[in-house]
Amino acid sequence: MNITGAVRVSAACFFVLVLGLGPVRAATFYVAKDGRDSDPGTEAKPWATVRHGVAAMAAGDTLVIRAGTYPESIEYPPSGSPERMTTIKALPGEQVVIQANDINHCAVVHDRSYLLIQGLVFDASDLRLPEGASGQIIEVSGGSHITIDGCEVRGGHDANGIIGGNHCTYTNNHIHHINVGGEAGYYGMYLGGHDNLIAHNTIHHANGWGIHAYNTRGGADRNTFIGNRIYHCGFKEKKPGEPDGKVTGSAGPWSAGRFGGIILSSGSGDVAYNNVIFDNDGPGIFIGYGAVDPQVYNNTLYGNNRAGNDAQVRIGDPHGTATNPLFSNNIVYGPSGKDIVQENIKGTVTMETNLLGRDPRFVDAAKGDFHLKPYSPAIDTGTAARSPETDLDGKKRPQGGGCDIGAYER
Ligand SMILES: [Ca+2]
Repeated sequence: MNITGAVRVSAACFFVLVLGLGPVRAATFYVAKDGRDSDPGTEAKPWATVRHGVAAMAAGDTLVIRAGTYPESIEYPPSGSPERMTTIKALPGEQVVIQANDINHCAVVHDRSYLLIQGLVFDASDLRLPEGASGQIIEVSGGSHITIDGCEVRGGHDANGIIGGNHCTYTNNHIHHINVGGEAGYYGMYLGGHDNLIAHNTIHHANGWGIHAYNTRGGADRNTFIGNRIYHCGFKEKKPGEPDGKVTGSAGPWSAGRFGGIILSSGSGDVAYNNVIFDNDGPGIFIGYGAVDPQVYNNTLYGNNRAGNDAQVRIGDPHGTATNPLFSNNIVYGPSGKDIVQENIKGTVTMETNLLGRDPRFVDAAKGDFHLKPYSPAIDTGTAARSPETDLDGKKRPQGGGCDIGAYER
């Protein structure tokens, strides 16, 4: 054997060795409306149902779903690993609607970890639960490291939008019209776990809280809320004779402004910044029910407390303490005239450089544009010590002569 041949043999042995001992290569499968579950699930010969596809997945596999409406749900996909998440996603550019209509969820992930769900529409408009039952459109429980990104979650009666998880990432989702017309408050997102990141979601028309970080047992710790846009939550559907968007208190104890934008509670170290929260019926931000060391800064709040029975911001309440709350660099403005209520607070309250009760000169509040116009009193008047590195648009702070108050920098 000459030297070249020896090198070839060694290379071949090395190749076989790597293939033989290396990790099993994760597969990518496809589902399409014109597929068949008896086919191999390849791009050329896709499966027909999401149910079949999910059941066939192994850890770390990817399932790509092609355009169409699928009257079924995503059930118990296998866990992935830190190196390779199990992935279920729409083919980019195609609209995939998961439309469960006979069970109490569109997706359920119990005791699973390292899973990515991306780009799907979860439509629970036809979800109807038995009398007295409740559900979740996307239910994450007992698991961790789940990412739900770029999904739309809508509809549903007596069901929350997304619930659960620890160390989960919920980003760029559009969650809306949750329990419209229902008789109790259901939430856009209901987080009872810890170390979750909730960023750049748009949440509106949930008839309970937009985001509800709460756990009766405590431990809703270190959740971080960045750059979310939350509006028209906590409302009761308009009935004949009622003023638009208002609740009368006649429909039950949940009404009359009990729910609003975000509640941070029953945990320590929760953080919220760069959020824009407006036109919710109850408080835009509620810090209480045993919250410890919560930090709320550089948010823009406008026109919350629409029901007029509370305040735009509530820190502490008769039923639960807020310990060492920090509330800085926030804009709070609107017609209710009740900006901040503090009650039952332990430790030290840190409140610096908020803009309260002064017109912040928004570009167009009526159209939901809360960027600052020139000469806004929020410009360059924040404290740099509390400012995030970037604003809601990703613009670096500070610009001009200093850090601005609120979610936007100029
Ligand atoms: Ca500035």
